[in-house]
Amino acid sequence: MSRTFVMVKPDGVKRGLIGNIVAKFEGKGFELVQAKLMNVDVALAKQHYAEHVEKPFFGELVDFITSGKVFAMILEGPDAVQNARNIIGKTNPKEAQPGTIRGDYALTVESNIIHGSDSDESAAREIKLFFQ
Ligand code: RTP
Ligand code: MG
Repeated sequence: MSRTFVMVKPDGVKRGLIGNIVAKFEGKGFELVQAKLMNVDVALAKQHYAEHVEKPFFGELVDFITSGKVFAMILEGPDAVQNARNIIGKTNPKEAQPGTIRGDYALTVESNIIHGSDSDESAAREIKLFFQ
């Protein structure tokens, strides 16, 4: 068993998709270990997205994730990081398969509904950042 950090971004919360998204993970067999609806301030956003600080879209990333409430989750299951990313789908919804969260609910890479940790190390770091 391992854990991953997943977060419904402000676009997903505003569109009322939390329930559908949690159902997808639980339906697949994940256990929801902790969850909360919260605001991300600029300091937390910059820490969370530190790996992208050099990217041209970094400013937009920080603006977007701080633009409304997010729903942060810790999910537990076998190979949690990889299994969760399979359910989430490709970063760009244009390339995400139908049946994945981004494939079903998103149209653009800027508003792609959900975040999922990309490694066990990222998961540990992000769980600490969001859940102390
Ligand atoms: P995430 O971190 O949100 O789970 O997404 P990811 O691993 O699939 O993608 P990542 O490379 O970590 O990028 C983080 C977020 O940045 C936005 N992005 N915009 N404009 C662009 O070309 C671009 N590329 C990435 C996306 O919202 C992505 O989720
Ligand atoms: Mg990422």
